[in-house]
Amino acid sequence: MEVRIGSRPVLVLSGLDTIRQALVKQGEDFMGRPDLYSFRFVTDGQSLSFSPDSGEVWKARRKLAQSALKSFSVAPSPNSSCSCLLEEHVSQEAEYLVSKFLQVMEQEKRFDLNQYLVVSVANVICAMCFGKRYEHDDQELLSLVNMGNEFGEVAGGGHPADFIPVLRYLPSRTMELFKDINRRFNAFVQKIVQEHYSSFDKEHIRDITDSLIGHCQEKSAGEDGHVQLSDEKIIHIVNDLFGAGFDTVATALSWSLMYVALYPDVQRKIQEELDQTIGRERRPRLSDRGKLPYTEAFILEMFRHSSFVPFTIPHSTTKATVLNGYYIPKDTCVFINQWQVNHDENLWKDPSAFRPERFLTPSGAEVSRTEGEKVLSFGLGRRRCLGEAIGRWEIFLFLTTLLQQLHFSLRPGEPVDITPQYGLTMKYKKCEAFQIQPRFPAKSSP
Ligand code: HEM
Ligand code: HJJ
Repeated sequence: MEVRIGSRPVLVLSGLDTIRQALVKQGEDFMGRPDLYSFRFVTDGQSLSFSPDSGEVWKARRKLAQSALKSFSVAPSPNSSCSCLLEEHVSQEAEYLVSKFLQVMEQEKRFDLNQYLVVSVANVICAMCFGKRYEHDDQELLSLVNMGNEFGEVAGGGHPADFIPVLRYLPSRTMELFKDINRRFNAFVQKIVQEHYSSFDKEHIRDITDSLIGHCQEKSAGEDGHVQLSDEKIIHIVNDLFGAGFDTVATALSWSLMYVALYPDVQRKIQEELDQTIGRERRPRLSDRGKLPYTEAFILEMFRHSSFVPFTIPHSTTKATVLNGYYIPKDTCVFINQWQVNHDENLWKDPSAFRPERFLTPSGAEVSRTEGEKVLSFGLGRRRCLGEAIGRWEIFLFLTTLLQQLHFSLRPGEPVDITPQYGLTMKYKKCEAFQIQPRFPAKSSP
């Protein structure tokens, strides 16, 4: 359908077939980004994900981002028993989170677990991007990672001023907050990048930031292919990787822990599967992923039911085109409604029920691939999420490590409201009713 927001016509796409037609089959036509006023404040207008560029420069940057991310996540870990750096970082942070949860539970009896979750998840992407780790009470990091809501409120489909230009000249609290978040975010990243420049050694690339700096120097040495990227456009890639890396995965885990607490039977089934397949002696590893169909089905159902990324980042048409017989002009802003696909009654039986079983084959021994592919969370086509694999691996390993050792519940009699608050990544309201018990006595260290 077309809606008019202020002076701007916006095409809203629903239905899996229509969205596949636009983003995959007519991918080139729909891969643009609209030139929204608010997006000019994200990474000084140079964001890989939010800037209007979708040409050769964007393609080259996206390739660079994918390759840098791969080198510091799923590539083999040089000096540890882990299968890759991602596994090493997540295992370490998840283990720390388990003890932190138990310690806070001892003191508080009930608490908001999301503030600890987001720091642990941020530490994983910080390790890959910056080679740094922060304590759970680090005020600088906390002030940054707790702004996801205010960022997402504007980034998830715009601000009124994006559609009604005159509003840019009127004061707006959300817009001022959005600008301020971006300023602080950029200052935080900029400082770390400066530190990296001053200790850079091309023989010893420590993290994604180093690898991007290295790429700037290679390019100056004239080794690059066809497109010339400015140093800024290369280095600024790390802003998006870092921002996307903590907000999305932390939100996914936050919903996961809420669902297991709300559905104790589901939690019990995951834990039985973990006990049978992995046992209690050793910790879960990435290589266990294919052996835990119920857990995999749970994660899919969490994505589907919460649809916590209800719309993708807005798209725009790169040229005039025709979709399902309708003429669409060039530069039309396009919203992709993932939430609708995930709750479509034509695709799902009883879509509002939380039932991981819907993804299992009748024997329960396997996840149905076709069912899984109907869930839309990472977008599709040219602009589809470039962190999808990493995001899914992280969620799997954090969740299995936590659920192997801990039991999650909500304090009886305390009302919880899981109505999502609208944004790029939707979260439920702060919930301080979480309770945690160890599932078995901690192993005493030798
Ligand atoms: C884009 C979802 C994790 C990096 C996107 C988009 C979605 C999405 C819906 C927009 C697609 C579109 O506009 O059509 C998610 C979800 C995640 C996740 C649900 C985790 C559960 C990550 C991670 C990273 C990442 C871990 C990086 C470390 C990006 C980037 C883009 C993007 C850079 C922009 C791509 C572009 O515009 O070309 N993601 N994401 N994401 N994601 Fe993710
Ligand atoms: C941020 C939270 C931020 C950026 C990027 C530059 C790139 C979930 C979907 C897409 C994820 C893709 C990206 C998200 C941007 C954040 C995030 C925050 C500042 C940022 C659809 O991530 O509080 O500040 O600056």
